[in-house]
Amino acid sequence: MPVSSNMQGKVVTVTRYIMEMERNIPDATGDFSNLLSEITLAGKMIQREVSKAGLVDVLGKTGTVNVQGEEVMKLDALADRIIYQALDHTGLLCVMASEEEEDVLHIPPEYPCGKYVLNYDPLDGSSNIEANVSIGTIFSIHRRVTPGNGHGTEVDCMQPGFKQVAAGYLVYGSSCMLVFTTGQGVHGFTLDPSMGEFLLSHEDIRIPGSGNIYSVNEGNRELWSQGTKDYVDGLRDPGKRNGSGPYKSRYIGSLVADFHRTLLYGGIFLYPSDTSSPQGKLRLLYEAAPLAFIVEQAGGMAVDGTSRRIMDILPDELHQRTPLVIGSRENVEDYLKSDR
Ligand code: P6P
Repeated sequence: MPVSSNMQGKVVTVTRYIMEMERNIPDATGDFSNLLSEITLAGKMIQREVSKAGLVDVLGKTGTVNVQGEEVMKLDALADRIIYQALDHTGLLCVMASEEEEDVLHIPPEYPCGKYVLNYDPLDGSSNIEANVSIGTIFSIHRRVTPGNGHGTEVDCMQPGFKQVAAGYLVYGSSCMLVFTTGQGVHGFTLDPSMGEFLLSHEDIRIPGSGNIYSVNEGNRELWSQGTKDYVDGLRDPGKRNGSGPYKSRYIGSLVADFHRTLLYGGIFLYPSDTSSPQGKLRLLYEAAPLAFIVEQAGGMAVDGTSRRIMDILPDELHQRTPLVIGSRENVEDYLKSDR
């Protein structure tokens, strides 16, 4: 839901928007606005690295260091370090978990621990960067569940999606966008490079009730269940949409980009289980669960390929995978009817 109508036509930064939102939360302490502000700072730093990646790659080809003598790091490892170092000193987190790190990341001993937990995928889709395809950062925030105010543990990271207090993603594409929810709707902010500020550009995003775009890697078709095969094959049937032609197929192969288009245009994204990935490919804690929170807040639906809500899955591994079927409610329900 929009924060307030008096923002119409004004330049609203993400910081101001979060402060306005927190005014609606009686016991808000400002911690969340501080947390999100640090995440946006990390996003700006990653955007800067991503935008010059092609250049660095050319320069970096002279060896393992670039012309400035800097270590040419893999971009996702660099993004991982940027996020960790942007958040580790805030005193807001008790533990972090990253797609890039096998074990949980503890807060350095010189900094205090806080009441939140951050699970994140620092740079999803990074293998696409050399083709200049949009990639992204995905994050999920929980409150700690272990007692005390010291270091958190895996238990704090491995919480079900319905306990998230916030979730979001940054998409590094033709423009850099931040999209997040705190349970009060979904809001999008676009980076104005001339100001270095994320400005409100998509307030209260609602996913269309249905859409005519489907997004799946059809190269895996022969590995799918018969129900998934029948569903996707049916979308190509010109008669499927009351004679208005087949669905459109769009697949970028970068989860954040495919999800962002689905959120704005409607339709369905699928990464179903298949015979080579029975548990699916995508990760629950820092990919499926945060996107599920966002899509549900925008009026959509996210399931694991059966009728189980992604947000209800109780994790038992930090890097647990899950099948993911996400998008407009009517499209996901249509899939569920066929995958019995
Ligand atoms: P496939 C990128 O490597 C990624 O993790 C997601 O961003 C993307 O949705 C998926 O894998 C693509 O996987 O098997 O279609 O190449």
